[in-house]
Amino acid sequence: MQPKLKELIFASFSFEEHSPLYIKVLMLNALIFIAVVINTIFFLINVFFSHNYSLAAINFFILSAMLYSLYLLRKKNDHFLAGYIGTAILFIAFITIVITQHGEKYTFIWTYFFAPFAMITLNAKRGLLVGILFLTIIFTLACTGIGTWQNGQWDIASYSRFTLSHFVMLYVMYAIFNGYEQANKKIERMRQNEKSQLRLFEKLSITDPLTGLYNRRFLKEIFPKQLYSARRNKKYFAFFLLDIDFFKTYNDTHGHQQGDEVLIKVSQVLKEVCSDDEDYTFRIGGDEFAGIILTNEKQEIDAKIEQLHAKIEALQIENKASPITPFMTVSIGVHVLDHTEYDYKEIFRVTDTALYKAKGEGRNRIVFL
Ligand code: GH3
Ligand code: MG
Repeated sequence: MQPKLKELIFASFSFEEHSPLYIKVLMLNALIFIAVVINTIFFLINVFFSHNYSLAAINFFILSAMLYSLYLLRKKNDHFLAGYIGTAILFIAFITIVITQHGEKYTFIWTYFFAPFAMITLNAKRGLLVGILFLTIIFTLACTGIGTWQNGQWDIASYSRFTLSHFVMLYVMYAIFNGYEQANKKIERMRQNEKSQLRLFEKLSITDPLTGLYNRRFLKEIFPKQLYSARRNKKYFAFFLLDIDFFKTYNDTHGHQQGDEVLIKVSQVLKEVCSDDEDYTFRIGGDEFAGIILTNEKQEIDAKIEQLHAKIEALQIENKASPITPFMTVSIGVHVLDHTEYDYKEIFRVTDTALYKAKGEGRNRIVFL
């Protein structure tokens, strides 16, 4: 079968995922397409064989409007308008058929298609309301014909059968579509739940639980991306390692709990100073932190590192065990990229050497390499 024809008949729209909207569009497409085909056939029959020109005119009216709906659906992706127009056309057309044909030659049978069509296109509740309105008009019209339509064969028994079967049809359709919609809502809620759970897990997997900074895993992930971004946007890329001085003795003197408080306070300074969109800060080990700074101004790197160093000392966290200062201090090793190297391990190694040097030279200082 030709791909185009196959697409038209089987309504193989391409959607990213199998959503309820996808199914609605598929059904709408199929219904409109069937309406087009049937009305074309009946239009030809009514013109050339039955010579029923009033019915042919109705067929032609439905045919044109349905083609327009199909165009809206397929070319403009407007399933709302296509659905509303389709429903409105069937509403008017079926009532016109009843008025003009009086149920002759099974023409009543088409009225049964209104409820499912309206429920697919408008949703179950609105479809039900429009369906009730439609049936009220149809039943009123059909009631006026009792004893006279179809050469008197349209009697009270036929009328009762007609109305009762319509009620059953409406009820069954509503039960099916309403159930389907409720199930979809539930599935959608579950999917949203899953998504937010997944987002939470993703966040947890890259976050240090004590400080809320990113962890070492995320450093490895974001490092090459930021490096690439710096190279592409011709920005300076700085990587630093920051380690608390004499933290082990601090823990021994003040207790582990208070040690944790220090880690949190240090991390707050890191967040505060490295707060630009392209700055990232990490806790990569016990008392070891790291950061990436991307900037157009080289001085900004110096300024931020100086600030980090000074602000942490300015916290005035008493460190009785420190042989060098009365307050908690940090040593920082910094490496600003010269655009020749782009290997994480190499950059890390150079920066670590800088930190080692800062420690070796007496701590509480910054070393650029
Ligand atoms: P240096 O100046 O050479 O860095 O000396 P230091 O005592 O800080 O030595 P080092 O950085 O090797 O010590 C890290 C200490 O950090 C060891 C451990 O007691 C402490 N530590 C590691 N993780 C935690 C933590 O989660 N909480 C607390 N309170 N302490 C931690
Ligand atoms: Mg330390």
